[in-house]
Amino acid sequence: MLSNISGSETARFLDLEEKYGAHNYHPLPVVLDRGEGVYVWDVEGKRYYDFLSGYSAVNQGHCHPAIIAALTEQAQKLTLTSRAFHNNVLGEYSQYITRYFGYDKVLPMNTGVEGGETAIKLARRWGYVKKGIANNKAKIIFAEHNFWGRTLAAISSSTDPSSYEGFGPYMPGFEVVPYNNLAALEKAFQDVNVAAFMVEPIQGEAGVVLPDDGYLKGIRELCNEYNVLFIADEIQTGLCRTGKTLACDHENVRPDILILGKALSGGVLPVSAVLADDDIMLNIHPGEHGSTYGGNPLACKVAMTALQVLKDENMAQNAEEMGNLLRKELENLQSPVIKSVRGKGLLNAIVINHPNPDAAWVLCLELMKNGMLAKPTHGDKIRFAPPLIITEEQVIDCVNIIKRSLQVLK
Ligand code: PXG
Repeated sequence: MLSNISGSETARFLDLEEKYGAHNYHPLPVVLDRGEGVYVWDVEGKRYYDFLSGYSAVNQGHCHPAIIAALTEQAQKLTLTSRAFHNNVLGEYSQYITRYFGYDKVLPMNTGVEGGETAIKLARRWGYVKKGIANNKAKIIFAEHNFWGRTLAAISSSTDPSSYEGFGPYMPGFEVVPYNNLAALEKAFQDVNVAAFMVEPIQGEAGVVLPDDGYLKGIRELCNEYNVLFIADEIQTGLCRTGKTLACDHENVRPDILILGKALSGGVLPVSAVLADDDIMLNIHPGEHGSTYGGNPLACKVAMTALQVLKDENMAQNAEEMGNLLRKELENLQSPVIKSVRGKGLLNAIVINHPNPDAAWVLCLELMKNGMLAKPTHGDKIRFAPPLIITEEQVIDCVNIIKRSLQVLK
């Protein structure tokens, strides 16, 4: 009886979205109304492990108490000034985040895609002012299968037709090379108009695609040799997700421009940041770039706390250890349905091997039934990326849920 009433609650929310919302997503049929740590609860009171973490925005866990405390305290004092006036948090935040990552300056934005747009504007401007590229000739190189958002510039670099098709015309001055291919990159760098190469250290949306060891170092060396800026999109890979503060840290590589987003607020509000040294950042002057909400005191306070929590709770180390455990346990299942397990830290994916093209979706529905939320990507891949605070016991519990759920594909 109870589950009937509750079931109709879920249906009511699904109907409302279907009727009044644009149909630009295809979510699992679960309606969430609460989150805490690694768990979320649906409107019927059922608890799930969150194995998506808001696409790595909730690295610190849902409603982390320190982050929520910072949010509520600041929200009662001052939330937005615009950049027409100063606020008393932006300076402190700028000092904090630049010291944290070791750059001269930060440019605060909101969503990840705005961070990407900002990085490209910085690179183009640097190309004209510092590298001496002729006006309007600057080129930015991207990697095949990149994903950095949904703006017209972002889809102009996309190689995924579902992202770009039917939205042209596209941004000029972009070129795509194969990912994980230094020879192709070097060839592209022969053009003196190249200002920057923008790349995810591990490709998230492409299905957690890891490059060979040495790729990031190789990019760094080529960028030095050809005087091209290395832009690292660490929006999904950064902030301890892969077992280090930044994924670039795995190869001790320092990008010229670093883009952060998602977990920079611990999933509380859209906060992104672009970090670079003065030689790059100071080519943009007052009035040439910005955003109403960028650098607002609420975001700055939340971001400082979200970054501090990552350090205080050793989340990089836990991501590394729990990621190793998760992949080992998944391999040990020796399931014929799992073609491969891959990832770094707690950014992981399994590739499904099954004649049914909807097998990954079917498995995700079964996982949901059994108390775990994960989402398929590109048909046959499922990402496993829980909050970084997950414990050993919880990882084992989740592997058991996965094991049980795999029966549905027998
Ligand atoms: N860079 C990377 C590597 C990303 O994964 C972005 C940039 C853009 O961030 P914003 O905050 O603008 O979405 C992402 C976003 C979606 C979706 O629903 C986005 C991401 C992952 C999955 C779904 O558009 N990543």
